[in-house]
Amino acid sequence: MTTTLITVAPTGAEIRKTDAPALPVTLDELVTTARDCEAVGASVIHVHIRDDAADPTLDLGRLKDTVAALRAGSGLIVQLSTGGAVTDPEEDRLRVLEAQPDMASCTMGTVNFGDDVFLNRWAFIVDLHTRMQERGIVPEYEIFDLGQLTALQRLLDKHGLPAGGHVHVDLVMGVPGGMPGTVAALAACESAIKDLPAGTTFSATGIGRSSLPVLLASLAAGGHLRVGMEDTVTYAKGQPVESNAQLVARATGFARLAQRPPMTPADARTLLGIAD
Ligand code: KMH
Ligand code: ZN
Repeated sequence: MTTTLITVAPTGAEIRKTDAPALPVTLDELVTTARDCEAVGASVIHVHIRDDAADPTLDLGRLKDTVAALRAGSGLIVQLSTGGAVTDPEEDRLRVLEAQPDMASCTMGTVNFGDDVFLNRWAFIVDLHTRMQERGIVPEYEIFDLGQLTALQRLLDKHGLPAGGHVHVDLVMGVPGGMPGTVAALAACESAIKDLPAGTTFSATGIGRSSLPVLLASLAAGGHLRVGMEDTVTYAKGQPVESNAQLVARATGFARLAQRPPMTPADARTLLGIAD
């Protein structure tokens, strides 16, 4: 039976703790979240961290402590965000790799991001990709729009396969300024992914109210799933998310119904080409 890789993105850089009290912002909250989400089916954690004021930070010392604590406290694959917040400078985003996570995100192009711009210059993308190759960090290529899959094809053609040799992309759908969180957009991406190296896998996440349609479309298309409070803080109309584990448990339920139960972290490591 094929299985489903479930990634939890518990915090992000945009949601404020005051708006969503269940948002994990301290290291203890993050480790507890990781453990709870692993127990209900997650195998990867996509991590943004906060400072003592609960604001987003890319402080290297904190990132190293976070990687160590998540490894000690859970079996999840630790994926650090190099996207950070839209205000983070490139050098800080590159320095994230010095925390030596199992995986790191690598966004494949610039995109309008609500009223802001999420800047990802070509030269910066190449730098991230090659530094991850050198450090043996497995990338997750973040795709906010269809053309970014063509950019990924160009990156791999010119600069080679990522560490581990496997290509995994995450479709981030429904960002105001990016592709919509629709079945049609997901189908267009799935078709473009066929032009990437054989065996390329994808997960998908829908921001806000596109969360459930994208989850169902991805499962139906043979894709994997990302859920979490980075992407949605509303469980259902008028019902705030109680915890990240609540979102993972729902994703697990749908995956089981689709006859594709959650993948264990060990199987996810094998799939993604992450050394033990
Ligand atoms: N916070 C967004 C500006 C990533 O983590 O790599 C970027 C983001 C993507 O969340
Ligand atoms: Zn992120």
